[in-house]
Amino acid sequence: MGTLNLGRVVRSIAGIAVVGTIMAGCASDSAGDEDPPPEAPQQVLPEPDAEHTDNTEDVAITELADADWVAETAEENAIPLRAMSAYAGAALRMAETQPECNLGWNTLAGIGSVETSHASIDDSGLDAQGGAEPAIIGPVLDGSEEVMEVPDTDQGEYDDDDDWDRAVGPMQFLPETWESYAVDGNQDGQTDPQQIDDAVLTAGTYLCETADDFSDDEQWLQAVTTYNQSTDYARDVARIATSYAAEDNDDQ
Ligand SMILES: [Ca+2]
Ligand SMILES: [Ca+2]
Repeated sequence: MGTLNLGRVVRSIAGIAVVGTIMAGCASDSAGDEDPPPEAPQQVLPEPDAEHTDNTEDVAITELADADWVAETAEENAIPLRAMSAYAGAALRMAETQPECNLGWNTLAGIGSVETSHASIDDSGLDAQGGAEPAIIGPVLDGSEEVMEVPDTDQGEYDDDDDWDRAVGPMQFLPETWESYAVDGNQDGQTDPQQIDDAVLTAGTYLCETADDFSDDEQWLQAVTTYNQSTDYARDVARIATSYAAEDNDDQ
């Protein structure tokens, strides 16, 4: 275990989200960055399941995309199938509820890749119900080296830490942000930041609150850098989301 610790710490810090903590601040501070900010990746929508094309609000999001499309796209992009189902379903749900947002599955998956490698960080993985096992809990946000300072807001309910907050789940929400935006993606009557459908649909909801149109370069960048205040982070998400879009295009 000892040899793994350094890698774990570095990866966790690199992938940490600061969701919701800079809403009052400048969302796209690129001071010190010499490269230009990324352009918005093309936003790609999954192929919908034939039986669930409208009025899907009571349907678990994993039912929304065509199962063959999900399986093929997961394999082409080396994305775990259970995570892919969540990205695809969340994009289709957002397309129904907020079509003007133009949020593609590939932006959600790009964020999921950078945050937690699709819930596989630190030897975690998704169980059949889509829960992260073991639970994914980011570094203690105590203001020490390389991390921000976020005093406890959840009394340890989500992050098991009643002194400080820690980002939780596959999409790395801060507990306070989760409390504000959580939605039930798998229709089990609960909202759980460790459950991939809930986490990804909540991320979509949060992102579409932040920007009106993800096909617009400036708005895409603003939303993604509000999710995590770093232009380098946005570049990573853009690069990965663009590669996913390219794979999808090749297939058509
Ligand atoms: Ca806490
Ligand atoms: Ca749920």
